[in-house]
Amino acid sequence: MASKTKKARMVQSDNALSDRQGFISNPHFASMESDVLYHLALDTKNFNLTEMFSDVKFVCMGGSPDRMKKLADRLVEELPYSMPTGHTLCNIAGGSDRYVLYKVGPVLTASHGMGVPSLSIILHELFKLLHHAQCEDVIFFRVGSSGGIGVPPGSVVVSESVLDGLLHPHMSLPVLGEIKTFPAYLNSDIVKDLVKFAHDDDGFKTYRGKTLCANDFYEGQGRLDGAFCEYTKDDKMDFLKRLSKEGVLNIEMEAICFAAMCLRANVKAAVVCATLVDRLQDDQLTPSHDTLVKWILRPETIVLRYIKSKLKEQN
Ligand code: R2B
Ligand code: URA
Repeated sequence: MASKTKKARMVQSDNALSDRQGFISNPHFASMESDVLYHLALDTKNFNLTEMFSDVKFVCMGGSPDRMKKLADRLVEELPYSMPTGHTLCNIAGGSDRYVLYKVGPVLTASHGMGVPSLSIILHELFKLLHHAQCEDVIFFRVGSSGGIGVPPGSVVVSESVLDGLLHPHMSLPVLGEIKTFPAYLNSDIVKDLVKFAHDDDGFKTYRGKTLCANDFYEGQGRLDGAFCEYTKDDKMDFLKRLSKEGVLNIEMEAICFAAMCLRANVKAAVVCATLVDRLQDDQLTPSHDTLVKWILRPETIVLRYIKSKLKEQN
C-alpha cells in the first residue's frame, strides 16, 4: 500500500498528466501540467488526489445533495468503517455549491442534479478524479427516482437497458456542431446480482426492465399537467402503452448519459430507481412527503446490500 502511494505521488508530480488507461481517454492530458475539477472544487496542484481517493471502489450517485449526505450517514452506520472519535463527515466538494461529494471508506456518494447536462459535468470530473487517484475496479450506481409504467408505485426498477426520448439505445450529444452518438449498454452481471439482493419480505417489489431517459419531466415524459401541452390524453396513453409493450418499466432523466459515459470510461454501472407514480394511472405525485421519502430510500437498500456483500468478499 505504502509503495502504491509513493508511486502515485511520483505520477502526480510528473510535468504532464499521463494518459493512463481507464476512466479517461483524452490525448490532450499528455500536454497538461495540472487539472482543475472546477465543479468539485478540487485540482491536482493543491490536492493529493491519490492520497485522498485511491481506495475508492464504489460511487453512488443521486440527484439530491441532501439525499447523498444522508446516504453517506447511512454508510457510516451500516458499513464496517467506524469514524474516529470526534470526526464527522465533510462535503469534499464544499468549495463549490454545485454538487456534494462524501467519502465513507471505499464508497463515494455524489449528487448529480437533475437531467443529463448536470449529470454529464460531474461524471467527467469524477472520472478525472478517479484517474488522477489511480483507482481500479470502481463500480458506479445511480440510485434515483422515476415514474413507473405498469408497476405499483413504491416499486424498485433495476435497469437492464436504457433508451433515450426517441427510443434509441444510445446517447446523442452535439459536439462541434455535429450530433455524436454513444452506445449506452449496462452490465448485465450487476443487474442479475442486484436483483438477487431484493428480499421477499422487503415490503416492495424489485423488477428488472428497460428505462426510458427523457430530457424533461413534463412534455418529455408525456405528462398532461405541464405549463404547456399540445397532445391529447389518447396520444399520451398510446405512447406510454407503446413503451410498456417494449418492456419499459420506468421513466427518468439521467440513465442514458449514466450508461453511456460509464461505458466510455470502462466502468461497470447500474441504475436502480424507485417508482413514485404509475404513469398509466396518473401524472402527479400525490403520496405524502413521508411516503415518497420512504420509497426513495429503497434503491439505496438494494445497492447497500450489494456493496456490503462485495466488501465481505474482499476481506
Ligand atoms: C428523477 O427525478 C427527477 C425529476 O423529478 C429527475 O432527476 C429524475 O431522473
Ligand atoms: N422522476 C421522473 O423523472 N419522472 C417521474 O415520473 C418521477 C420522478
